Amino acid sequence: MSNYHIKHLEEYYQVYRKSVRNPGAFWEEIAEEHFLWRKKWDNVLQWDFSKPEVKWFEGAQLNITENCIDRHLTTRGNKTAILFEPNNPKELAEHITYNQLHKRVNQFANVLKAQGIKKGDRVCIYLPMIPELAISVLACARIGAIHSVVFAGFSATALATRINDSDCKMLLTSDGSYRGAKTIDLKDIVDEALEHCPGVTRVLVTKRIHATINMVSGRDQWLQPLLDKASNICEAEIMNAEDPLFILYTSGSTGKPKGMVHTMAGYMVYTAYTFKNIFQYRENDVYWCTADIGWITGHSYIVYGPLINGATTLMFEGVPSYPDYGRFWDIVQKHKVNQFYTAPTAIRALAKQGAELVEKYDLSSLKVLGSVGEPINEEAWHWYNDNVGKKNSPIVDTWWQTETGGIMISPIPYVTPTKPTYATLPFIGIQPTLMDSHGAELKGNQVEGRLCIKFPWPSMARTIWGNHQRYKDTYFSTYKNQYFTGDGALRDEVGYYRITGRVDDVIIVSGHNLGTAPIEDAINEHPAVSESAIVGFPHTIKGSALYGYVTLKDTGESRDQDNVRKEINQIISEHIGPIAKLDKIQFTSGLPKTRSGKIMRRILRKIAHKDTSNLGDTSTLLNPEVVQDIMDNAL
Ligand code: 7RM
Repeated sequence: MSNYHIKHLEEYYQVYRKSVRNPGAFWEEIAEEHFLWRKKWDNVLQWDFSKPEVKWFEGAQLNITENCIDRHLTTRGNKTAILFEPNNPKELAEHITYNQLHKRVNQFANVLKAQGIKKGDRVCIYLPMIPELAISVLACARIGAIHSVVFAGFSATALATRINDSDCKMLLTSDGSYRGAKTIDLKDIVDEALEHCPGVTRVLVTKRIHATINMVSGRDQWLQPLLDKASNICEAEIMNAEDPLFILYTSGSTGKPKGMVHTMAGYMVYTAYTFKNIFQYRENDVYWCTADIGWITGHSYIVYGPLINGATTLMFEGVPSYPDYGRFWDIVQKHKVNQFYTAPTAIRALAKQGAELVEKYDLSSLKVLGSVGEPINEEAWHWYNDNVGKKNSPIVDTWWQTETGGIMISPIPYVTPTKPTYATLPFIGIQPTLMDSHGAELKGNQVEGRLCIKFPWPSMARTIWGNHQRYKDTYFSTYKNQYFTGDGALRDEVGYYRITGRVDDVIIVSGHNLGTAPIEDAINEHPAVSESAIVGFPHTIKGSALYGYVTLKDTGESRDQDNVRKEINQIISEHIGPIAKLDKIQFTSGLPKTRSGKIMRRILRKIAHKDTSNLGDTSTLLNPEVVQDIMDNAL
């Protein structure tokens, strides 16, 4: 029996049990049936969390791009692989078929080779969301070069740090990018970064905005003339299962960013299998994930997972607010999108604009809605469910991390009954545990603790580039023989998981452990509230007390702030209990967000602690201007 596509709940439980009873046999069966291997493995799994060492499908040989492209050519050659929707809605969308993708990736791969890039070399990709980004990622994989994509919203310093950490030889970029009504001079940022990166000897530049830019002779070249000269046939490099596929940086709470290393075979098998099930992708569906390929969500669920399954994956260059806040829905209508995957921060921003902007569009093509990146608060969940899904499209609240490579806890739509704010059940093959502060596992249901994973899964990161000790210390040292996620979670009476936020967000008030997510959820139910974030601050009696930063909706009406404060605390008392009432409530114009949309609580915590002399690394902030505003008005 093939367990590749799960269709009902009984089947989920049955396959889940099988996957944990004998993980090796289970993954072997999935891997056998659904992928193209140049050579099968000798040993399906070898692992030791104390080293830590994890190897999946050792001895196997493959090229992931043959799985993403070549093997679809006979059956899906003229099917759209990548559907590119430009920033400007007046510019035509581009349909890149599997046949065309094959040619373009091969051509690009040949250019990389001609420029001296070899198997194992690191190539940094700093490109906006244009087809060349996906194509260059695949071109690297084609020849066995390790791609390190840096989100093109990062600053020169952030870019330079990442380039140097992994010793990239080459940089791929563009003459600029579009972002709503603005253009960004990416190449200037690159030039500034490269002043600090002596290892980068070659830069290939794609034209996007046709700006006049500085080209450094001997280093910089335009991409197009090189592509024009290159053959569109490039044999795929045969790779070993555990060769690195890519490095992707994720910021830690301290220290420099961590270059998470993902490897070939396990990553391929797991991203493909999760994509198929969690989005219930059917042959002619149009799938859209709004993330940027600069994040893990884009790697796994714009590029690799969808393409391995022969899907049509939409790539959007722009922003949700341009030309207006109806843009997402306009795109859904225009391309008849079937699966739509976005982040809670985007949902809240759109909800703030009112439901009228959604109602103008025909969203009847939608079958599955996804959420990722943060706990989705109850109000946003309902808004998404009611206004976007019209109560007809299940929401998959997908919990996972850069480190996990693929989705770990999530409903399977039309299979797992959903529950607002719950990521629900572990995906097939995933064995989560909840640990208490003494290092003991909390068994049974209705418990809350720190979320760990006790058994390897195929797409887990294998190391931190150049620093295996840090990998061990960060993820495998807090609890013996467990991968520690850094998140808190609770398991309800039926075994559903709710992620309560990063563990450093857990605040102990008068001896009570309070997760920030449920309190923020309660606050966000107040009709005037758009977003909120809670942190702790020292309190002589309670140990810690709660400080709330609250952004109100732009309704134009003036509000009696003291009254809103009282109402917020009343809602908290009703939802959680008086213990969770806030001692301080500061109204803010916005919350500091990372460029991937996560609230940067570290900064809010420092402000609440009146410790603002050193706010730490703020280079990943999207909206640094709100920080000053929040400091000026701190309570
Ligand atoms: C995919 C991604 C990872 C952290 C993770 C969590 C938080 C992500 C959810 C979530 C609650 C979710 N990778 N997180 N998804 N929290 N519910 N569905 O975001 O490396 O950038 O971030 O994001 O804290 O540890 S990431």
